[in-house]
Amino acid sequence: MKTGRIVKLISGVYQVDVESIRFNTKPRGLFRKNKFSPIVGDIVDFDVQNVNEGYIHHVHPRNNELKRPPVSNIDTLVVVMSAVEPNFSTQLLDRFLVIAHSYDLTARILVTKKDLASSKQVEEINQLLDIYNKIGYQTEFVGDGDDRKTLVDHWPPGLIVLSGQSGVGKSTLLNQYMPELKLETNDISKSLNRGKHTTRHVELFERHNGFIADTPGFSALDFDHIDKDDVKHYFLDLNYYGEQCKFRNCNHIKEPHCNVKKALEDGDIAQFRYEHYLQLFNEISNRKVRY
Ligand SMILES: Nc1nc2c(ncn2[C@@H]2O[C@H](COP(=O)(O)OP(=O)(O)O)[C@@H](O)[C@H]2O)c(=O)[nH]1
Ligand SMILES: [Mg+2]
Ligand SMILES: [Zn+2]
Repeated sequence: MKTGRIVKLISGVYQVDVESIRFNTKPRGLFRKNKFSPIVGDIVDFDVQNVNEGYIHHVHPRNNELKRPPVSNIDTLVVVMSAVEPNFSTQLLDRFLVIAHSYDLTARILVTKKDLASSKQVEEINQLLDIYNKIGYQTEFVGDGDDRKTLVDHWPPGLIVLSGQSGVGKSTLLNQYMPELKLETNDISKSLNRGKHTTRHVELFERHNGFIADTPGFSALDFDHIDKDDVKHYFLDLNYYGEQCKFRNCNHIKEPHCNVKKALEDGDIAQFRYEHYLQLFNEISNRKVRY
């Protein structure tokens, strides 16, 4: 018996890596009976006949699980945003962070295309990144000349997943990290012809201290699984100051003795963060129940 990590799924075959050796495996029938499917990222125990024939008989409990695309046991989610083309947006960034925290993921922030931004834009983005630093996020800001291999090598061990709008430089980063990958970048036809080329499944690539993966499809931000009363917990600054609110379930809207409101007045929480919270809270409160 061996234990390894599922790195890829193609037509029912799960590819499992054990110390850089790849095995082709299939789940045993009992999974089908229980309507349970292993997913990429899972740590599995499997019996091996040879490298092309193995049977998964146990999936280790997942630390976390992203639904779309399915991938589990993510150690760090990197939210990638570009400075320009498309423009840096804290609104979008906050939405990515909310999704990340709703799945119990640790997130960090990478901004690209510094070389294309004006010095004024660079300054503005640096100021915004300072705010995210204070909230507790690791942030990085890179441009064309910067070595992304070193960048990735300094990221924490384990499984790193890249997320972010299309065009922000995720494939570029993976290509610089692993030139042998030769992923397509800036493929305009891809965005015009959605679904045709976009892989729905994630593939994990080995790196020196873990794995790295892109998440096609994660840019379709989906808040269906989030309860309106939980949104406040996914804004880490609101969550922190909210612990001192008078009411335990304070949503920081009209409740008296709200410490989040006080932190806002004192400038300890950025106004835009609170506004993004309100927007999301209202969107989720007004959403229609779908069956
Ligand atoms: N000038 C500049 N261009 C970049 C940078 N990062 C990515 N790009 C370009 O942005 C475009 C989109 O990048 P791509 O990696 O395909 O984005 P993805 O959709 O997130 O995978 C490509 O033309 C890249 O060459 C950067 O730091 N500076
Ligand atoms: Mg790409
Ligand atoms: Zn409050």
